[in-house]
Amino acid sequence: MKNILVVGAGGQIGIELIPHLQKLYGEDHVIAADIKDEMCEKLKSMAITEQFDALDVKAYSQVVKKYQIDSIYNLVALLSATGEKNPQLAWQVNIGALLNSLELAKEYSCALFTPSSIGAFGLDTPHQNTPQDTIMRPGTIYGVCKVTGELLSDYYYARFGVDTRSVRFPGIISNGALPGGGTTDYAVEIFYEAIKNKHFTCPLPADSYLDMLYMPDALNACTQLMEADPAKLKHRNSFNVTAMSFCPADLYADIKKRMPEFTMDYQINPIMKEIAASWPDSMDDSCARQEWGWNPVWDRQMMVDDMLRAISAKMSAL
Ligand code: AKB
Repeated sequence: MKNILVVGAGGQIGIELIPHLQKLYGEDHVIAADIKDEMCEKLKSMAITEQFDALDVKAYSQVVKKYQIDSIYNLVALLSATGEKNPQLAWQVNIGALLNSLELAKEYSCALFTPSSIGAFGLDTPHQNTPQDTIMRPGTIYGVCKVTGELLSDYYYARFGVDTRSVRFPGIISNGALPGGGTTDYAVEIFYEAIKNKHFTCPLPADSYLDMLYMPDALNACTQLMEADPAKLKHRNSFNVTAMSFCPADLYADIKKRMPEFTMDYQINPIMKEIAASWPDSMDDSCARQEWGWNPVWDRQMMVDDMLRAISAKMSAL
């Protein structure tokens, strides 16, 4: 059985990826790591946990050695909106963690998954049915880090044979841990606010279309790609993946249909508006479908029903 290390495990994806990996590989084979005390406290109740800074290569390598790690999921990242508040820090953290992950993957022969994002695209990219291989000139530091990450990961594969793989995640909708600092976060926050306050103030324009995925599909994307037959991968870093494309007005209408008392107004965040306008409206994910069988299950209506059910249950248990 493979030993898996998830770095940055306390975030929105990590907190759900840990139990998903445990089901596939067994609890003794999944190690959760994060830098923050409160994240590690939470993770300790779920999994074998190690606390270290992914920018500290010595501490990172000790954990890789200690557990004889075969695969690393590097989820360390400052997201798009936070990145614009401190671009230097975003570069240091996002690229620092990636470089250490690549070097350790090379030294200890690990496979490495590092998510890329729709943030890797920019204003010059075709926005409708965005192709797998296209113009990538992002306008955010987050996007610059993602394009750099894709290039570095392909370089380590071509030059050193490191088994690097990646997907370009769109917005991920989930009800485990809240996202933080992203442009697509509204699509999660709206559900909590609908249930708590029956009202949401949206930071993006009503017609701002973006690709989205529901978390169960996002988790399958990670593990399906990492288990895919390498001979079939023409691309590696990184694959377009999507399951739905909608705008705030669509999501409002969906929730309103189920909760007629729900209201929404807009207080546009100009930075988020600009970022969202530079990203695809909808992506073409046919390469992921052809090369490793990507086939998302959750559509928008199923996702809305499940989010309202799960968050209502969570709130009433408080
Ligand atoms: C963000 O909005 O920054 C992220 C992403 C799409 O990569 N959720």
